Amino acid sequence: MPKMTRRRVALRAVVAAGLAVVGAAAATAAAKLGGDATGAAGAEAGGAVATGSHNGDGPHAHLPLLELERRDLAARIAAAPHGEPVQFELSEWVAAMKNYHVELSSHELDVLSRGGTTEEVAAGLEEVRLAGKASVRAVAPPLTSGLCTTDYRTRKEAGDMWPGERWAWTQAMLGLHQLQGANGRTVFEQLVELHSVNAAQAHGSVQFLPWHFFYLTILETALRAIDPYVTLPYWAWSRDAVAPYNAPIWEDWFLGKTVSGQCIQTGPFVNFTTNIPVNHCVLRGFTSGPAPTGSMDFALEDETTVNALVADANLTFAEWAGTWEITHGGPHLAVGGATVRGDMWRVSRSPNDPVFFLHHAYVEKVWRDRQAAQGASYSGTHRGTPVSVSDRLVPFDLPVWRAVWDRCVWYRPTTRSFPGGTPTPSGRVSRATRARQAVMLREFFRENGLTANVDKVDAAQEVLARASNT
Ligand SMILES: *[C@@H]1O[C@H](CO)[C@@H](O)[C@H](O)[C@H]1NC(C)=O
Ligand SMILES: *[C@@H]1O[C@H](CO)[C@@H](O)[C@H](O)[C@H]1NC(C)=O
Ligand SMILES: [Cu+2]
Repeated sequence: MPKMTRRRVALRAVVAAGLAVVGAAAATAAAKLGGDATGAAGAEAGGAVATGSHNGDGPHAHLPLLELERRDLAARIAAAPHGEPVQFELSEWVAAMKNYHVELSSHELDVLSRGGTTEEVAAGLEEVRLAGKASVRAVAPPLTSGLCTTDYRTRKEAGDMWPGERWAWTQAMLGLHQLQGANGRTVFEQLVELHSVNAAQAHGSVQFLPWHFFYLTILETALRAIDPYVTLPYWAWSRDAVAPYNAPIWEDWFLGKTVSGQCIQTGPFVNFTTNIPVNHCVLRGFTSGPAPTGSMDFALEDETTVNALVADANLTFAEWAGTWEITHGGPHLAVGGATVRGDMWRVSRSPNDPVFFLHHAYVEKVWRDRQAAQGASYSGTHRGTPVSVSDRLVPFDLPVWRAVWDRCVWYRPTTRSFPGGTPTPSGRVSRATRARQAVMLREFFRENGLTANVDKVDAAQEVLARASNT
């Protein structure tokens, strides 16, 4: 590891120790440290949590990271005998993510590359690294201050990414699926399983947001161990509300052409197959392409509606989060398909489809937008009990406020066009469509065991109808 890196790590370790001393009483203070939207922290009972929200023209208000180093893991990688595969256990990633974040040196990456099961992995990773460096470095925005400087992660709308950036992300994803983890699972499959095993804890309340926040952080950090320049793309599906089946993400060069009920047809993920919960190729329940051959049996909310939801100051955080969780079911239904019930339709396997992570990155971005607009409140109930930022997230055993600690992630607002046409008014979901879709949403949540959401569907549809002015 170069000297500069070591010094940076040491500095952060000191910061971490200092914060650890603050300890359990730190929830409120930590929430105040955690981001820039703290002014309204006291606006709602139950505490506040800030997700390091950044808006508009660039990053600001960077604060010390709590995710400081991953030295045990890095040391073990460095110590691996040449030619021996390095085993990656998901539990180690999770443990590492609790406190530590460090870029692996190129030497460590070399060793990591050897950890794959085939020669191709190593060769592929090397290629990815070079491509990523070439395309991503050049577009990194100017940095201002703070420890985030070298760890800055820009998450872009997929359509705004350079081809090389998109390609690097797909290769890092495939790389995770080539690394062997425990129990005969690949690291990618372990991540998918983490979501299904903890589905009950991860959904059905405001915990939905911090749980998936941390989940995405784990995935992104794992990807960045393969290629340190990769960040997670997001899919602003509200921009594709008019014709989501024809969205650019389904192109050959990215998530691949889709035929309803068949394996992924083209692209890096062609015939993408996983073992979760049983061996199968990832299925989607629609056919991509221009209408009418490519249609989805579920309409997505358009950007005007999502923006209005973000701007709605009348909702408590719990009401807002409930509405947003119901809304997020839309892309799960649209992509998985109510008839085919492909991977995105089933909570027990939804992260098998790479689009899951782009969808959830957008879910997180909108949460951040809401924090920026309405304050970083965190209140409501989980299974009838009031939530707090000190609640521990299962299975991460982390309090909420630490799970969403600023990891120097910045969502760059998108400027890409609306391929199917402008979002209003043709993209708006009519009240009649909503009523029809409410039936599908209730079935979706019920069949997936997320019963707490079933009763929220009607209220959410009412809020959305108001927001879209239909
Ligand atoms: C994908 O699977 C189909 C069906 O088994 C097969 O015909 C096709 O050749 C596969 N494509 C690739 C690129 O592996
Ligand atoms: C919020 O409440 C006020 C007062 O009841 C009402 O006039 C306004 O339309 C509401 N806004 C939204 C977005 O529902
Ligand atoms: Cu989920």
